[in-house]
Amino acid sequence: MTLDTVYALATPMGQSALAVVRISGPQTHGAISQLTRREPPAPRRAVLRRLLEPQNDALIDEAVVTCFSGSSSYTGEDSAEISIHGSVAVLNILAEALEDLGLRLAKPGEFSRRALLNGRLDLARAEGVAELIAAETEAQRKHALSLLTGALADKVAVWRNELVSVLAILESAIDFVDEDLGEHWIEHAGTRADAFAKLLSDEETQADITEDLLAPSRIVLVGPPNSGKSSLLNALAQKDAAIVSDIPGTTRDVISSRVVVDGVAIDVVDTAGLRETSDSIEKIGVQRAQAELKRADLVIFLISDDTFAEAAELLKGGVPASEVFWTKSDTVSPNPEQLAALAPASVRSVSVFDGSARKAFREVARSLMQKRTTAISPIAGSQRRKRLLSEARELSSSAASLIKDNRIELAVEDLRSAANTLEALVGEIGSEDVLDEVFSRFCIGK
Ligand SMILES: Nc1nc2c(ncn2[C@@H]2O[C@H](COP(=O)(O)OP(=O)(O)OP(=O)(O)O)[C@@H](O)[C@H]2O)c(=O)[nH]1
Ligand SMILES: [Mg+2]
Repeated sequence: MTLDTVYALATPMGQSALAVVRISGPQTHGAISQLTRREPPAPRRAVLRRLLEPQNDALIDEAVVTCFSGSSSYTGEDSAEISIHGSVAVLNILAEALEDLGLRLAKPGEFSRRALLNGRLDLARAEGVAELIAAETEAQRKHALSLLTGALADKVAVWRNELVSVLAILESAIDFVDEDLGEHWIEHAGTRADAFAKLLSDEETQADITEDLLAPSRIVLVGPPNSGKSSLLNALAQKDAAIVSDIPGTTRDVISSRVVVDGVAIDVVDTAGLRETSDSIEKIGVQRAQAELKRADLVIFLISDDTFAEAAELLKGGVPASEVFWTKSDTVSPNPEQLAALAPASVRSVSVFDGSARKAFREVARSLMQKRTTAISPIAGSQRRKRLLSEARELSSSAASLIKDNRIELAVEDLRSAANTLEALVGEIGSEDVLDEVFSRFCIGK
């Protein structure tokens, strides 16, 4: 039973056309009637009301108020949403008024935590809510939605059924253990337990691949000074993220910009032009560029006619160049000798002035993404889920070896623990630690 009634701003703080303040808990409807000096509106009906300060009758603002009863609210408690003008001053007065009425500010994720405690959400769906709010890309949105709509719960149900039927075979085989029939069934159960452990192990691999897909990949731009790295970054980011000039050695810091290709986030990283230099600041820049080469998922080496000699030196020195962009192609294209010197790298001629640079970048990014599979595992994105899956896999494979050794009772125990562990993936309740881990990722107001 939760007794506190809590409130929180559900929209970002600051100036905006509208802001939404959310209230949940037993005193919600009382607070609404005190604020409006009227009966609360019927549930799920948005009505315009004047909000008045509790101490005097001063007007706070006019607002659209919607009440929800515990039976049909997100949290499973009486709750309300107040849509008010998005003004910092108005929001501050409303917060003071709600505090005066005995409400307290909600903790991060507290609304969802209450929904979980009231059986409105399971843990996996709660995680989906947090991930959906945080999603910046199409891949992240799809992954969060699959959690939110119960993809993990469906998977766990299938896994659980398989474990239950292996358990049933083992338990009845125990009764016939001295007969041939028992041996045959035990062997069959052993094979299935083995296959099940393999299935969970495949899911772990899939989860790792999905995490790669969800995390932005890093494409690093390198090359000699003046080869057009910062110009390319700006063209891709569609803003002046980095200073561009015809003075070699302009960029010293590592500058990155998030670019989305086909719904997948990519961090494009501009670096200092690589060269020997006596300038101590530029030297640090070159070291940072070299460190970026090590972190890159893919490196694009930039080269232009006016920087060809320096670039050839760098390539001799072993700078990676699986992808080469010949820049400033609106002025000079590579000649056959230059192309021969760059072989076997595939060279794309690009210019930031005619859209070819963006097009070439998208092609390269797509080929990088194709190397990653598109199947999304609902396990990905949470240490908690990965830990439980790996525990269940270990228990299943230990059960399989125990069956081979004919230690059936111990195998049964392991399989039961595996089933419980898998159920905890979507668990309707969890220990306080687990709940803290899940809800620490939420923002206030959700
Ligand atoms: N014509 C033409 N000029 C370009 C193009 N891309 C870059 N430039 C010019 O090349 C010069 C160097 O460009 P930057 O983007 O600053 O080069 P950088 O590789 O970042 O140079 P550093 O930061 O010094 O390493 C500038 O004068 C740009 O305007 C292009 O596609 N076409
Ligand atoms: Mg630059």
